[in-house]
Amino acid sequence: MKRILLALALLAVSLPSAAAWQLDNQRSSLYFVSIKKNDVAEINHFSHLAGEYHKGRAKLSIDLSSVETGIDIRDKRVRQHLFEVNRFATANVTMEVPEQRVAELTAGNSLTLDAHATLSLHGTEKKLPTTLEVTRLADGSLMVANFRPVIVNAGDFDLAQGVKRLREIAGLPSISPAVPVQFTLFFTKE
Ligand code: UQ8
Repeated sequence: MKRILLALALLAVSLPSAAAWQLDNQRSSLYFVSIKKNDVAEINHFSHLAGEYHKGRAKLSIDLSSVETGIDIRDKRVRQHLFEVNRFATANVTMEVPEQRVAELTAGNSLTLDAHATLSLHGTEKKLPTTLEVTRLADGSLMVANFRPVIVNAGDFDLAQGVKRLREIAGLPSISPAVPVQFTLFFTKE
């Protein structure tokens, strides 16, 4: 009996706790729109995203050096003068997502989630209201996308000075501080 109890105890210790959902960078995307000269809108993105979802807590980490604006010199300037990647390498988003609701999702079904996400960017933290659509796909993975636009205001994250600097360098009459963001994130479990 003692041996059986010992074996059970060892089994319990060696069993891994439920695995975390991991973000799949290859399939995921995060775009933002910059607007200059009043009406010239350009689509930019970040190519390196990481994240996980475990025990009701979701995290997204955006490598700010991976910004892609379509022009090399502009990428460098945005990294250096706006994001100051030497001081702030990543932007991080955290939010609570009820485990039960995700666990109950069957393939082909979606749930809509109203929540507040905390964005930490350039040394400043702010809660952003968001509506997410979470879909369970046929291969078992989760697709998480914004159901309504998310707007990041540069001034809220101490980025107004950086936007001004970019405007001056490029000799532009204006760059909008309000930046619409759109994302589609894929999570898989090993
Ligand atoms: C399972 C489950 C449910 C999981 C949930 C997972 C989870 C955690 C989900 C998260 C959900 C969520 C709510 C995510 C939020 C995502 C957000 C909001 C992320 C923020 C991303 C971010 C950091 C965005 C950027 C923000 C910002 C303020 C950008 C500013 C961009 C600007 C204004 C750029 C200006 C570019 C420009 C016009 C430069 C001028 C210019 C220059 C300098 C130049 O050199 C040049 O070339 C010579 C030009 O061209 C001629 C130029 O135009």
